[in-house]
Amino acid sequence: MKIIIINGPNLNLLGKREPEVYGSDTFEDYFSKLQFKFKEIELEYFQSNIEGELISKIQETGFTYDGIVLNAAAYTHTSVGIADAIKAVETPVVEVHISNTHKREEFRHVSYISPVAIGVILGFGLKSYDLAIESLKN
Ligand code: CA2
Repeated sequence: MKIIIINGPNLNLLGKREPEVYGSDTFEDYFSKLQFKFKEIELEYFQSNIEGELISKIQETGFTYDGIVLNAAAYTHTSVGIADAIKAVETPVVEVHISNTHKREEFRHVSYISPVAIGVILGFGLKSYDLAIESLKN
């Protein structure tokens, strides 16, 4: 089984800025733990701050991988392009957020990704990614 985690803008700052909101682990450290936990899954990780690169990665992996775990970060709330890419591919996409976006500012309550994702997991910190992988496994 092959799953890719795709992270959007600013998530490269995890563990380095705003630990009170996003925790103090870097994503690279957390990713190593996921690889250790899900040894039977071929896990890949991609992060970009650029919307078009996220779209290209969804297109590249969206016909051959078994699952995409996507945290589109701020693009969640704005990107028709990412939503269209998800609609165009065959691989199921699970939308993930570290924080509970519904407890935050109103503009974060809107997601262009949710209507095209197979499911949404949010608010469990980095564990949200773990839960998303579990959901794709089953
Ligand atoms: O909670 C999430 O996972 C978000 O997708 C994170 C995005 C935010 O725009 C979404 O509304 C919810 C922000 C990612 C920024 O990540 C940072 C990490 C550390 C320091 C600063 C930003």
